[in-house]
Amino acid sequence: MANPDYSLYLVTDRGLAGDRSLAGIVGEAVAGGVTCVQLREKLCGTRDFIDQARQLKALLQPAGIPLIINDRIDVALAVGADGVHLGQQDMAIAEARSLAGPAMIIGISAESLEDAIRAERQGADYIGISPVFATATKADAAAPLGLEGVRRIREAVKLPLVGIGGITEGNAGAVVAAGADGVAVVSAIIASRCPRTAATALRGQVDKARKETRM
Ligand code: TZP
Ligand code: MG
Repeated sequence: MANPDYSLYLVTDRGLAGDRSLAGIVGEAVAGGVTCVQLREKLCGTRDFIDQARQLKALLQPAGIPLIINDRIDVALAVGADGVHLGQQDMAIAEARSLAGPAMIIGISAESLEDAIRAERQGADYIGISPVFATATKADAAAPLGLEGVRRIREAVKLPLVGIGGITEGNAGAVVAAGADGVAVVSAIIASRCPRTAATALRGQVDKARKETRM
């Protein structure tokens, strides 16, 4: 997929979905303005992961929204997803690229400026700045990089940047003003009682900040 829009990037967490279906939440979130979706599954088996991915692909592909799979290149390839997102402890970019081919989007979580520079040099397609703020959603998240971290990475790399971690309607605009191309959220949408309204509010903040800072 050429030039994916990372403005509002939803990362899933079935643990926060309660008794609601993930596909239902994602559908609402897309109606509200989400531009990219990452399926992140830490507990389920491979078959269940693939079933979830297929369900989301059926929902997202007609809308032209990219589906990114967390960690698992095999799952991404099995369902024909648009991309894969890798952390610092996951498969190295070169190996991922040789398995996935040139068209697959490869996103990398950078926990430092050095991680971001290395990911760009090694051929990543976008960088998740992880985390920007403190978050309760990921127990093993690194130390928050803050808005200053976003600014420093923006100065050093040209790749699209997506801030993640503790992002809400109240601080999303500041992350974009600091140089991010978009924001990634888990709880601000998945745990919301109204994912559509939450997505609309976040998207509004991102678009407003972009307009104000890139004039
Ligand atoms: N990676 C870095 S922070 C994070 C992930 C998956 C969790 C972000 O969750 P939230 O609820 O948006 O703070
Ligand atoms: Mg990972």
